[in-house]
Amino acid sequence: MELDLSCHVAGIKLNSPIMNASGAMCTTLKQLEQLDKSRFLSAIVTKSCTLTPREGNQKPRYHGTSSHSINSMGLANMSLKYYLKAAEIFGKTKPVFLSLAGLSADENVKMIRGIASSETNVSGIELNLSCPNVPNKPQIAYDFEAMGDILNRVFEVDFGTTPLGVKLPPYFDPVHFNQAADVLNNYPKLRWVTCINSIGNGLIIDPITEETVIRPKDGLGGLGGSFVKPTALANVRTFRKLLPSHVDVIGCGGVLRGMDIFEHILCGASAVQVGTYLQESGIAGIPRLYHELENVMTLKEYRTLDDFRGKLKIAPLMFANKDPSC
Ligand code: RRO
Repeated sequence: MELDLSCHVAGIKLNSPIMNASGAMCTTLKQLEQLDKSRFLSAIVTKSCTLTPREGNQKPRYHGTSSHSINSMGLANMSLKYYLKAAEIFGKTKPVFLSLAGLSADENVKMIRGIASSETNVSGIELNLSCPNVPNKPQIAYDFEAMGDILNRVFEVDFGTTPLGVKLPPYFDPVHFNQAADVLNNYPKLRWVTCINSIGNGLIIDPITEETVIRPKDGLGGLGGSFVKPTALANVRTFRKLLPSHVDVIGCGGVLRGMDIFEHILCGASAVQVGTYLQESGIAGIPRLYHELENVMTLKEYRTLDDFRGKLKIAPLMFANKDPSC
């Protein structure tokens, strides 16, 4: 049986459901060139940027292992202009999504106008509403009024047919899922949501040295990797239910194996982004994800991603359970 792992995000056809997460190996042209070369990565997402370059937080600001990571980069980036250049170069071979994280509504509006007036081939704009690491800047998408204010300003801009999506933080409470969806559903031009950004303000410590593993914010940073997967899946699944079908959900969080991709898609993801694993394994690790997904599909006799996308089943009700302790 010949498998077909193609998918669509915002109407753009992708030949694999795997792309990088913003932040992972996508800050410099050299890194972006590597992403461009990997035929198993179907699209490139650039590092969240601002109008002017930022050095970001003090180092050490990233710590990773094969299973998890913590970061407090502090929005270190090379500027919108730099990533427009990247889109010009790499947009010729694969879709490039520019991630924007202006520190104010004005800055985001200026950047979107800049993209609209550039000749560059930007396939999409991912507006990051959830950076957890800029000191004294709360994560916008945890403040639903502020999120609405920013989106009002952004969707007033005429950015033509370039699709725009948002990167959301993890939510943990059903009330918050509903409140976030109520805001997002006011914008018919919204084309996708990416769930989730890192789980903000976790703390990883080294018990041997009795130190935090990163320096900024006394060690607090965004968590990625295996322990964020259940939260990511819950967010993908819930937003898939709460948003209309023309809004794609991109899954992000805990993708370390092909089976993790399978689970994200089962929860309704159109495609997935890979952060910690890509950062730790480099692009050399990406073919394994792809082939593992192929293996899972072959075993389960699924030919296309549509065969199982969003088809998660709820555990059947257990009858005649006389044991009161379970
Ligand atoms: O740069 C960062 O510290 C950062 C960003 Br903008 C983000 O969106 N998520 C994250 O974990 N780190």
